[in-house]
Amino acid sequence: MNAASTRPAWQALVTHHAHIGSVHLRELFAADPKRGTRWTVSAAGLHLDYSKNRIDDETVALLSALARDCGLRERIGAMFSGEAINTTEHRAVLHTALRASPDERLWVGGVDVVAEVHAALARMAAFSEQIRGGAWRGHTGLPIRHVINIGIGGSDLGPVMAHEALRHYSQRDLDLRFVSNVDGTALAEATRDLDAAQTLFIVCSKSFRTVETLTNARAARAWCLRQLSDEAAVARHFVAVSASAEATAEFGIAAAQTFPLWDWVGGRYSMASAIGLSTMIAIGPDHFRDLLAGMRAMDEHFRHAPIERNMPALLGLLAVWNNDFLGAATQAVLPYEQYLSRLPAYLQQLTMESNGKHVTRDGEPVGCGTSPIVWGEPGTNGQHSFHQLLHQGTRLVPCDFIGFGQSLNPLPADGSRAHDSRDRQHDLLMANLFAQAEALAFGKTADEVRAEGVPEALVPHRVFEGNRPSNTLLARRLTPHALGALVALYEHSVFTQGVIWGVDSFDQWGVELGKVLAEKTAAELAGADQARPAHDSSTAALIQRYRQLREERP
Ligand code: G6Q
Repeated sequence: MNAASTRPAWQALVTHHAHIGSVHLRELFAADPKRGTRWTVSAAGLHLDYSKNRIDDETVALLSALARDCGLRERIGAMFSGEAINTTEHRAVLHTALRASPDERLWVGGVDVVAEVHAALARMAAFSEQIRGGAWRGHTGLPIRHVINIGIGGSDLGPVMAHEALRHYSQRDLDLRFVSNVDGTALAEATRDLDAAQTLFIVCSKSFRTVETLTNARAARAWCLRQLSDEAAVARHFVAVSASAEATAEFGIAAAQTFPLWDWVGGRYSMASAIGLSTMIAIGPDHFRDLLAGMRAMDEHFRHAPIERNMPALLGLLAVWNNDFLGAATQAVLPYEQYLSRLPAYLQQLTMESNGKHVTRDGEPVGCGTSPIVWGEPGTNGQHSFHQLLHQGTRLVPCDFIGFGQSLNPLPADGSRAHDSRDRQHDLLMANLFAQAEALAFGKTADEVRAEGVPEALVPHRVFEGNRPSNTLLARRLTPHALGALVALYEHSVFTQGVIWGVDSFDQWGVELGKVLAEKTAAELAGADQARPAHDSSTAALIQRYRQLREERP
């Protein structure tokens, strides 16, 4: 496989960058009064304005040519049709099948995966309704009121993000909690005020071998049995989500209480699968179906729209442009929507675990920068902290602003909660979003600062050079459908970036390494043998120090 940077289209972009690299967004906007409406695209209920990127017609044409040269269209076809595009693990990549419509058929290894998905969704829906309606009774006959999802990484971040994002639609008398960290504090704090008789644990683990999750699940079972004093209680208070029914049975959760997963669903792409059981319990099956519909709408757009009008492809190509040609190492995601507070963390895993790779699918060095470092916080909070660096720091940080036309909690000026008067508080929130993106792009020149009467000594401090790229995503309101479209948009943007760089976006050997290393060291810490373990001198000394500290009196 040719490294991306050796392709003619890449080289053409290098040459093109030499011309446009020094052109300011102020000039680009002045040269084209229609720029702000021309560089936009709408799909699946989302509207993307990408005009505040340092691009012109030629940039977009060259990026599209690069995408064609790298076979983006063919790779999209290969993914949707179930080819084993995760080559290092010999797996199909079919998270799109999780939201396929029930009348579709997709055969993988002689099995219609869409039929399997819908059978699982029906089981999830029936179980969710039993929990929500109180028909499912705990061991002592009481209804479930607390649901604790135990899982980590891809078996946690999607459910956590979706629970927060869709809290507005959730059944409020059900309390959902999430335990991921193997730090015992996570489980202790999640259970400390709960009655086991009214608590359900969902143990989410695709492999059901992940040490953090199994350790927490065992501790949860012990907590449950301390209160309920009967092994039979486990059957009423534990369900599992896993691709391995054998492993869940070994743990003590029967097949009837295990919801399926398949090896063609990657952890970080699994929130639409049974890993989303907690989401469905919270918001109900109908809203969950809306979430899937939003994803499906974006899937269809990605599959069929021409590259130049394809929202995820454009977002991905712009990320490559900013990363590899403008030298931006990081990417900020700034939702101006409190409910999306966990979206940056979710996108961190999606992006960095998928494309944080140093070799191509053939095992050759990639020869260019790959995944940007993703980070972010909801606006306006970030404005009062790290936006300083965004505006005046020495590093270029492209930003994705995300906002909505309507708040889910309109607050009229008089403080009452009537829905018929203007929501000034939401106007204020969105005014901040627009102002930030505008200031980043256009900045403020020294002459403009002087014209404000600022003393000469302060002028350099008050100058904003601008020319800082951003995308703005808008939708009417944060619905399950909009969230689904947003998640699928980023999934496919990440896919596009991976295709350009030629990496396997669906393996995670770096994560696997952590699992193996921790197991070895944990065995040493648990062992009675106090001999100095076989590590480098720093690690060995730290382990010894830890052994001393853990024996000290409080
Ligand atoms: C995601 C990764 C990783 C995984 C966790 C949990 O794509 O593979 O984050 O989700 O390590 O794995 P299990 O679901 O198998 O416990």
